[in-house]
Amino acid sequence: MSSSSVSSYSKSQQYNNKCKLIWTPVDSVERRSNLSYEDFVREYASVGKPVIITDAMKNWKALTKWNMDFFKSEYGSVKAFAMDYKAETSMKDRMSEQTYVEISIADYIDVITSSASDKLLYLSEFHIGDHPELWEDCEDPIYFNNWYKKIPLTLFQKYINHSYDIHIGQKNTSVGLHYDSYHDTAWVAVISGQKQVVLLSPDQEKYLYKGQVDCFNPDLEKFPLYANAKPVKCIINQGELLYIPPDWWHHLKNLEDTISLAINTMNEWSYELIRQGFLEQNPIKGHIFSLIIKFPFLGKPLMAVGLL
Ligand SMILES: O=C(O)CCC(=O)C(=O)O
Ligand SMILES: [Fe+2]
Repeated sequence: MSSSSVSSYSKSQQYNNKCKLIWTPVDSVERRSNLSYEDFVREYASVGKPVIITDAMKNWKALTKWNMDFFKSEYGSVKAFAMDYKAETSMKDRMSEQTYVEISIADYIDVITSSASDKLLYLSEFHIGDHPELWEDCEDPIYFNNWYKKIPLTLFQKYINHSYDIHIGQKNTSVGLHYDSYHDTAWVAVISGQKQVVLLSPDQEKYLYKGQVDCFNPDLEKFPLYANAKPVKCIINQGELLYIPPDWWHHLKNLEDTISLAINTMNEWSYELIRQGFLEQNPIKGHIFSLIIKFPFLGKPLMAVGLL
C-alpha cells in the first residue's frame, strides 16, 4: 500500500471513529516527542490509545514558576477542597462517598511541608477556571486545541470548572480508580514531582467493581475478578503529559509531593462522542451544550434568562 493510500484509508477510518467509542488495547504506554497533531490523531486519538508526550510542555512558564512557595504566597488565602485520604480509604465506594475538607492553600501547603503533620490530604479541587491568569503560565498543547475554552468564562466556571484542576498532592495520595464522565478525553500534566499510573481499557470494566479496587495493592480475596484484568502501568515524570482517551479507567498515585494539571478537553476529534455523553445523561442539557459549542455567543443571554 502506498503512503497516500495509507493516509486516505486512515482519514475515512478516523472519520468513522469520531462518532463511536473506540479503544486500542496496549501492553505499555508509548512515550513520544516531536509528535505532530496529525500523527497524534492518527496514532492515538482516533483509535483510543493512551500516550505520554514528553515535550508538550516545554515552553510552559509553570514548570519553573509553580512550586509550593508560589502557591502559598500568591494563592494562600484561596480556599479549595482536599480529599481526606485516611477517611477515604475506609469507604466502600470511593467514587460516590469521597470525603472532602475545605482548606486554604496556605494551610494545605503547611500540611504538605511540615514533617510534624500526620494528616494525609490531596488538594484535588483547586479550579484553574477561577484563576484564569494561571493559564498564562501554560500553553494549550497543540493536540488539544480546547473547544471548552470557546465557552464564556461565567458559563465555564459554572459547568466545566470541576474538570479543570490544579492538583497538589502529598506523596502517596490518590483519587482512586475511575473513568471521566461524558466520554471526556483528558490529559494529566506533571509540573513537579512524579505520578504512577495504572490504565485499563473500557472493556475491562467488568473486572473493576465500579472502581473499588486499589490497583496498586489489589485485594484479590475481596475483588477476585480483578485477577483477570489487564492493567497497564506507566510513570509520568516532571514535564510530561499523559493523554487518557475516553472511558479508559485510570488510577494515579503521587509518588512524591506532586503539582499537576488534570484537564478534560474537547476538540474536533472528541466533540461527537462527548456530545453523545451529555445526551445520554440529560437530553435537554445535551442539546443546549451542543448549541453553545456551535454558537458560544448564546451562552451569556441564555444564562441571563435563567435557561442555563
Ligand atoms: O492526577 C490525579 O491524581 C488524577 C487525575 C484525574 O484522573 C482526574 O482529575 O480525573
Ligand atoms: Fe480522571
